[in-house]
Amino acid sequence: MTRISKRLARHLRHDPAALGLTLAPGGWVPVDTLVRALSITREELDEVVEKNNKRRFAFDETGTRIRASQGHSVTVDLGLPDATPPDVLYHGTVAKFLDAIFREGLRPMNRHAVHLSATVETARIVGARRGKPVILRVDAAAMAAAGHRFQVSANEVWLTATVPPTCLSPL
Ligand code: HQG
Repeated sequence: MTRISKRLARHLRHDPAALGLTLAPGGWVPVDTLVRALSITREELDEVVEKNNKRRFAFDETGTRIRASQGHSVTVDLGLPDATPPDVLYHGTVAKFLDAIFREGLRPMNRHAVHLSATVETARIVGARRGKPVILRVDAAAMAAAGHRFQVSANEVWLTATVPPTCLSPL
């Protein structure tokens, strides 16, 4: 399951071309093409989508197309509507990035958007992927008031283009 999940993440977020796939607007690919390209069954795909710990992948309403809910590096417009964030969001990172982050703000780096979490707990898990997690508090209310736009993915990751240093503080 983990192996299939990692292959899905790679192809639906970063490298669809390696499987000869192109992401349609919204990031969608046809399920039948995908299962054929990955040599997996529809049942295996269903199980990965259902059991994925972060609900990283989602079918469309017809069940004939699938996409990654967030995390893309390839250019794709997920078509998510703007949403009003909670007043405070969190970002989990590690100490070695802090100087740069407080100098230039949070940037999307290789992804499309900066990923923010509604809970400290989730931010801690995100930061811990890279070492001892450091949690930053994001003044999302101030950002929204200043015109920054936010979207929320189907798996509840908050997305925004950049976070200015003035809206960041250590937790
Ligand atoms: C850091 C996983 C220097 C940022 C997670 C992070 C998340 C800067 C790294 C999702 C910086 C980028 C995203 C700046 C940001 N200078 N470093 N100005 N601005 N950074 O992986 O947020 O498992 O692209 O702090 O759970 O760690 O893939 O972003 O450490 O939801 O589904 O640059 O990826 O989800 O790293 O993680 P990433 P992220 P999945």
